[in-house]
Formats: sequence, structure tokens, C-alpha cells
Amino acid sequence: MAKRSKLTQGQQRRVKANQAKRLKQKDDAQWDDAHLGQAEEGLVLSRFGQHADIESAEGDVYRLNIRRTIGSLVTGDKVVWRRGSEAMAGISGVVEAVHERHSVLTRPDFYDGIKPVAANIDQMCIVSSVLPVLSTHVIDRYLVAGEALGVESVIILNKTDLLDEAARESALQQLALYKEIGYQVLLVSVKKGEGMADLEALLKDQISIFVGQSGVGKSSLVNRLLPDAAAQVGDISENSGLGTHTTTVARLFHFPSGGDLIDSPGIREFALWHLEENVIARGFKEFRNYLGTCKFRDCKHKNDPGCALQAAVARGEVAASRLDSYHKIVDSLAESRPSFA
Ligand SMILES: Nc1nc2c(ncn2[C@@H]2O[C@H](COP(=O)(O)OP(=O)(O)OP(=O)(O)O)[C@@H](O)[C@H]2O)c(=O)[nH]1
Ligand SMILES: [Mg+2]
Ligand SMILES: [Zn+2]
Repeated sequence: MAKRSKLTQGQQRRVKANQAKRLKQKDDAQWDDAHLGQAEEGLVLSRFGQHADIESAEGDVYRLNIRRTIGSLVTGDKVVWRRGSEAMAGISGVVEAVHERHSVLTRPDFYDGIKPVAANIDQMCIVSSVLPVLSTHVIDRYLVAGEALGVESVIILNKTDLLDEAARESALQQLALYKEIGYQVLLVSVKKGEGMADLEALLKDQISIFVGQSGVGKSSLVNRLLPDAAAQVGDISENSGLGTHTTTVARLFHFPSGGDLIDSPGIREFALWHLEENVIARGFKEFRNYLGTCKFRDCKHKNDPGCALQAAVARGEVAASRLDSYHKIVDSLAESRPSFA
């Protein structure tokens, strides 16, 4: 389901060089085929470089090597693995193959090209907070990624305990737009417990991922929902008011009553340069009725005569802020796409 990559030649060269470097790194535990047990099914909880924590069918967790032949493996992948006759250097066996995924969330990375973040997700929870500011542009970027992926997106505003009445009113006003477009919006507070029952109900029996900028409280939410999770929680920088990138790899947790939750590392800028312009436009759900009805086929939806989207904004059917956001994303494509060809 992931879009095919659109990388410059220079980017492709850099990615290849980086992969080649990785392949040269030596295995620290290797078994002959004779010392490996039968194939077993497993679920990837977390991946660290050439190792992954896999949950067996019995619910036990093992740290395993990943066969070099495996192209990509991320949290949420279903895999086939084999147990080593004995654990070596804390490694209990080898992941041999990855089952087909029904979805994979990807993001472009300067050094690694298109990077998968997590697989087999049903639902993306975009966590935001009011500190330093509530950014609807950041929300829009994640919504585009979610639409491109074809999964449900939910907007979660955390840290409502920091809002006085006026600030809460203004946040609600900003988010009302998203309810109109058709997204669920939840106001929560890890500190005060607001909205936690609703959030729990929303996550039940789904495979969900928490995404959002560093410091918005993704891991804090995980710990509140699943007290045994013991996810690491970081500080907010006093200078910038931004998070300090505490979570470094995605990790999957189970709800005792059904459903999985993936905590993911905060990303400062969720780049979208791996997506085509028309995919980005369709990522703005409410634009879809108008796309293809502009006077000119190559309409940029700016000052072009006969632009159906501009007309929809003028009639109040589409929010000007969303069209602005669209243009900001499209304008940023050229800048953020690395070009060292
Ligand atoms: N006031 C308040 N602070 C909160 C709330 N939830 C989380 N925090 C604080 O926000 C800070 C960052 O929390 P984390 O859970 O580490 O944030 P994160 O989104 O996981 O960040 P990364 O792992 O860096 O992506 C911590 O100091 C938390 O105590 C809340 O509801 N209210
Ligand atoms: Mg975290
Ligand atoms: Zn147009």
C-alpha cells in the first residue's frame, strides 16, 4: 500500500551506500542450520538495527537476529522465526521471513530513504498538545499520511490540564473544523485523567499507533492506559518548550481486553516528499469532491481562474486554513526533498 519511492539519483546512491555499509557489519551471533529449531510464528514488538524483540505464539518475548535477506522489518510485522539451540550474547534465534502486511506507515528519511515505521496498523492516533502551541498544520501533515495509508485517523489533544477556560475554548474552536470534516477529536489529560475512558474505548480491539511531535505525551498516555508498559517519559526542554526525543524506537503493547497499541518516536517534521501532489490533495478529505472539477487540469489551486477549491473556500465549504496548509506542504516538497545529485 506504500507509495513507490520518488527519490533523486543522489538520494538513491546515498541510500544504497548506507545499506551496503550496514551489510558489512558483522553478525554477533550465528547458528548453523543444524542448530536452529523449527519455524515458529511471531510478532515484532520492536526493532533495533539488526535485532528485533519478537513475541512467540505462547506470548514469550525473545531478542532475535534478523536475516540479511529480509528487506524490511518493523514493529507490528508478523514473522517466521527459528529458535537457536542456545542463546548467544542474549540473542535467542533468527527471524527468517516476514508475512505480507496489510498496511505500512512510512516516512522519508534523509539517510535511509523511505523508512517503514510500523506495519499492520488499523488506526493512527495523532497526539498533539497545547504546549508550545497547538499546530493544526502538523495535524494536517499527519492526516495526509494517514489518508495515503488508508487507515482511520483520530486527533487527540493531550495536556488539557494546562488550559484555562479561554484557551480551552480556543483549542475547541480550532479542532471543531476536524470534527466537521469527519474526524474524531478527543481531549485528554494524562495528569487529570480527562478523556481516558473514551480513549480506551476507541483503542479497544484495534491496532493503533500513537504518532506526533516529541513531548506531546505519547508515552505518558501509553503508561496511563497500560500501567505495566513502563515506557520511558522525557522532559520538555526549558529553552524551546519542545520534547527531547525520549522514545527512540517504536514498541507494541497489548491491551489485556483486546487490541494493540504502538508507541512511536516523536518526529520534528513529518516529511511528505515521498508522496505525489495529487495524493497530498486527496489527503485533504474534504477536497475530494472538488478535485478534477477546476477549469484547468493542471490547476495549482492558487490564483488560477476557475479553481473549484478556491470557489469552495469563498462559499465557506472548505476552510481557508486547510487550503493554506495544502499549499505549505506542496511548496515544502521541493525544499525538503534532498537533492545532492
Ligand atoms: N501537564 C501535563 N504534562 C504532561 C501530560 N502528559 C504528558 N506530560 C508531560 O510531557 C512530557 C513529555 O512526555 P512524553 O510522554 O515523554 O512525550 P512523548 O510524546 O512520548 O515524547 P517522545 O518520546 O520524545 O516522542 C513529560 O514531562 C510528561 O510528564 C499531561 O496530560 N499534562
Ligand atoms: Mg515517547
Ligand atoms: Zn484548482
